[in-house]
Amino acid sequence: MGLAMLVLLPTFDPASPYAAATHHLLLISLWMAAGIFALVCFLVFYAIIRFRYRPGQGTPKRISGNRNLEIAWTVGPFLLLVYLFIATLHSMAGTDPSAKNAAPALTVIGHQWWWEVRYPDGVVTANEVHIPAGQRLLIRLEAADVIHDFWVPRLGRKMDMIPGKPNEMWIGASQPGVYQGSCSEYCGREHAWMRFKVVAQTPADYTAWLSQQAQLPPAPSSAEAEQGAKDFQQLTCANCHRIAGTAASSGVAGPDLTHVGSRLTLGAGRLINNPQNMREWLRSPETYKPGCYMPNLRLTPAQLDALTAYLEGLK
Ligand code: HEC
Ligand SMILES: [Cu+2]
Repeated sequence: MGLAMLVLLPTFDPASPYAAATHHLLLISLWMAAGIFALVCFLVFYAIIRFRYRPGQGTPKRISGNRNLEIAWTVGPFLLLVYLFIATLHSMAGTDPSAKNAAPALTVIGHQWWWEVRYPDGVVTANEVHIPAGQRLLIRLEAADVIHDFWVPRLGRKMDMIPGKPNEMWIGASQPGVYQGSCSEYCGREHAWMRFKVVAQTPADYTAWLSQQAQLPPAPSSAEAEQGAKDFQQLTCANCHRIAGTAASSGVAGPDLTHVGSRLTLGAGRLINNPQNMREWLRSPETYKPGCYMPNLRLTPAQLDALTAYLEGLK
């Protein structure tokens, strides 16, 4: 029960008009089902008690067919279904308003097992979708390998990410806050650790965040970080990861690390982003996400320290 409530809670706590429309339909069908359940329970117990065997009563009268009853139990459910149908159309229109003439505000691309987030002005980040609160945004959903599914229960509906067939959906958050999302289509071994956060900010904070992400990261601020920057280019990191403003400009197999130091988590929600966890991740990615596509590069302790200092400085 406790676990079920935990799983269900976000859908019972919508934080956008799109999630509210789903929530509304959920409540209607839940109460309807609860009412029918209560009615059936009542009738069962009523029949058990009212018509129970009593000594000396003999065989009860046989009734075959009752037109009024049959009309009632045909018309009643029919009306309920018509009501549910209308409520469903209403909720569909609410979660999925027309997107004609609207351009996607950002693109999210599902990878095994992380999320790439692209903004129109060239900003690329990972596992974290920043949006301005109080606005609605059309997002474009793509997949780089297999089918994934984008779902932030408190903010909107679920939408598949299908290779070669981009989808679009509205998302928004009425209030600033951090909202949890996850992949909702089984996509392989680390599916469970394919999580992300939607960070809804005040429009001013959002604009500040976006312009900070559009800048080049600060230069290494210590000798150790300087060494880390060299290691990054010399080891194979640059084949898979991009850091804007450096020679590592084309890696796309792994998350863009230009501003990795400013992110909340590492490994799509697997670890909180702090120097200790960064070092751990680099030491042995497979310890935290067995089967993930970042190889263990058998880094020496000195390399680990240097890379950690460098990457955590990429704010
Ligand atoms: C073969 C490609 C590849 C190589 C080489 C590679 N990585 Fe990765 N890296 C990945 C992938 C894929 C992920 C995402 C793993 C996941 O979350 O499932 C990742 C994740 C990361 C992350 C976490 C980023 C985030 O936002 O979650 C960091 C930091 C990182 N790599 C640093 C490095 C460094 C430093 C090197 C070189 C020592 C390196 N990587 C080498 C593919 C690679
Ligand atoms: Cu997935």
